[in-house]
Amino acid sequence: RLLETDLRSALNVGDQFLVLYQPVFAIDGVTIVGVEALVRWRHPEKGMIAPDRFIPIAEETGEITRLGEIVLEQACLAALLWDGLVLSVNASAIELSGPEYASMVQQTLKRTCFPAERLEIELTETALMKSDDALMTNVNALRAMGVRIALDDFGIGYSSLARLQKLPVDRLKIDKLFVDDLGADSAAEEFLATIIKLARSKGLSTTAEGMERAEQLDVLRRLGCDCLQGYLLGKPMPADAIGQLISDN
Ligand code: G
Ligand code: G
Ligand code: MN
Ligand code: NA
Repeated sequence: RLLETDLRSALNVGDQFLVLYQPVFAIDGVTIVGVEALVRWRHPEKGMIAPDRFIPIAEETGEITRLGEIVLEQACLAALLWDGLVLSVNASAIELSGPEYASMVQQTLKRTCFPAERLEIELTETALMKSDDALMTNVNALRAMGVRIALDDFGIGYSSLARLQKLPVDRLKIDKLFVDDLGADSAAEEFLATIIKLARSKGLSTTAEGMERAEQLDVLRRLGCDCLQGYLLGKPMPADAIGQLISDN
């Protein structure tokens, strides 16, 4: 496979990977409280390639470990300048199942002087449900270091509410799917109200993803959601652009 060969050589150098940052807002919809790092591959001939196209390949070949380290290092160095903001970085189940993941994170934090308390690792619900031993060991080690864990794409996986109580996570990122119908559909609102109430009773923070319309914000505020993310407030953007946005905020 062509892309596979290209990916291998790109990972040897590392400079073809561009990390974009999407702002995460407090419920006021104004204050930036964090950023989510989202990788792109700047292919020399094919142009910009989305993660959905190369992350699965990197997972199959085991190169996701190297990619994860490249993204984390780049993101920590950039976010060092963004005082106090939380940096969220996505990780796949395959990365978290690697026995060295937590120590890779620890070393990267040390090398970049980025504080563990400002880092959040996003893991999908389905990944955490596998409760693979190595994955759980990594999750616990990360939390012991002060790194927070967010459950990404929450609501579309298999977790029962009972099961959720036992998961070692700090935040639920409510999937766009459940945010889409807000304002139009009262069933959507009821579902969200239940999730947010449960999260609160367990001391978990909540972030609503994929907010695209102002009327969704009104509902989310009323339901007591903590943070907001979506095109309405800010799209993923390069480091210099988000840096400007943060200093103007
Ligand atoms: O930014 P975009 O919507 O194209 O991201 C698509 C998917 O790729 C999302 O599910 C996101 O979590 C994932 N993704 C983006 N960056 C990374 C990364 O650095 N590592 C991993 N494992 N997944 C990522
Ligand atoms: O799976 P994960 O939540 O990591 O994916 C995040 C992806 O969602 C990013 O690639 C980002 O580009 C995309 N995204 C963020 N906000 C919005 C939004 O408001 N609308 C849409 N369609 N996509 C969004
Ligand atoms: Mn994410
Ligand atoms: Na998500």
